[in-house]
Amino acid sequence: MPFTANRQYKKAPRMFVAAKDMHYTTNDGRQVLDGTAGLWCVNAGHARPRIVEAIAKQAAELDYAPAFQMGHPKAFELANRLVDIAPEGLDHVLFTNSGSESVETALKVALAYHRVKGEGARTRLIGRERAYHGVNFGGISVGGIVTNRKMFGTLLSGVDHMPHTHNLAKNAFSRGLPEHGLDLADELERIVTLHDASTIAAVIVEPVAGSTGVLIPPAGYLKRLREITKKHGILLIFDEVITGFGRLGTPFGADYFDVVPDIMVTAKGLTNGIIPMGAVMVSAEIHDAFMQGPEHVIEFFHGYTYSGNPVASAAALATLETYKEEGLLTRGAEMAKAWEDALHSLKGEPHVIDIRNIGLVGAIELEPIAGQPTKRAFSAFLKAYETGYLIRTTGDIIAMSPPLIISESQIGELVDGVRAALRSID
Ligand code: PXG
Repeated sequence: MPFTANRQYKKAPRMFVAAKDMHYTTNDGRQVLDGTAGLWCVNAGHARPRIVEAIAKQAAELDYAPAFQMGHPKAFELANRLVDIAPEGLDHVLFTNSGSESVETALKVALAYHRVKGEGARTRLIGRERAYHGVNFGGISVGGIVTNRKMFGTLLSGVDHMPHTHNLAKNAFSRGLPEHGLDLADELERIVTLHDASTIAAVIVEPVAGSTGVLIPPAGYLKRLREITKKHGILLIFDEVITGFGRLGTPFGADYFDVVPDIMVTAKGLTNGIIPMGAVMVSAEIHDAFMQGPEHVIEFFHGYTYSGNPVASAAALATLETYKEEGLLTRGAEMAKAWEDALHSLKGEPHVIDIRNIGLVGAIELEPIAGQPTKRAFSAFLKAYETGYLIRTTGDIIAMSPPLIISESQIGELVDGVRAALRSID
């Protein structure tokens, strides 16, 4: 099983058999409140009728169309709808089937872009410690999670990492953006000085690092990265697989931080998690750079059998409609204060050493059990599940990112569920 403690799981399997709106149903008939939007993807809640119907209709009408040298209208329509909601300037789209594929696609676009521009020496990629960019080779190379990297050889060459921004000593219990750590953005200048800008293709960051425990950037940090990358002709890639589609209370993280990257990586919330799909958005400047040479020749040698798959496109279009109809891409902003207050009410509960929040995402960091890292948070996860709450843990951090349709009373319920779990574990 993917990223699962297989032996532990098989001794006591946890299975969902149905889901509706904010709840899962387990195989033993219990209701579980979804505190994580599945895996950060079911932003509109479960089994939304418009999306379910669109999928059934599309499968009957046009099940599949070849993705290479052929097209179908819904992929173009979806690209246009995405451009409508994306930050100004990101106006071309490449479709993929996951966040990991979106990351690989974005890194390849960045390298190829510099080459078609005559700057083929720009081959270095800069990531960050504690970053998650999926599990393929490019993604784990620019990613910064040791367990995801150490088994897999030498990875991509020519990759460097900026330091992560997590600082419990200075920023514990911050509400929203932490105050300390803006200077960490200047580490990028140090890397540029080491290698020279003429060798660097791109910098990739998650606006808020999700997977490694909701690491929120210090105030001003992303703006500083934008200034430095622009100054040196380095492309800035935002991996918005988690922050995209309303998670922070704005359509994208780029909107929240008022920083427009050159390339934006998405997946997850694009189809509400129902059908695998990702999208990479690029500027016209990048797109146009490829549109040269003889017209019968393929401009960019990349793509997947299922790029822009008709059923996935229909699911995504219906998802975007649902977001629009219900104002979900900005609902997180309305709920953020209630979410923040509820989460921070856990201060003082057993084991809690930090609480952090932004939009409709939050994390509770626990003191690890000495010599047994991850065990305490995992016990909290199991306890919460048994008592009707789905949370996620990473290391000894509990992460929560509920569907954006969550009500204020459900926020209270979820946080009280976590409180009870914390009080009941060692
Ligand atoms: N980039 C980011 C920022 C992600 O969070 C990926 C890329 C890869 O997406 P795919 O679709 O290939 O899984 C992700 C995925 C968790 C968790 O609970 C996070 C992810 C996936 C599963 C679990 O932290 N993020």
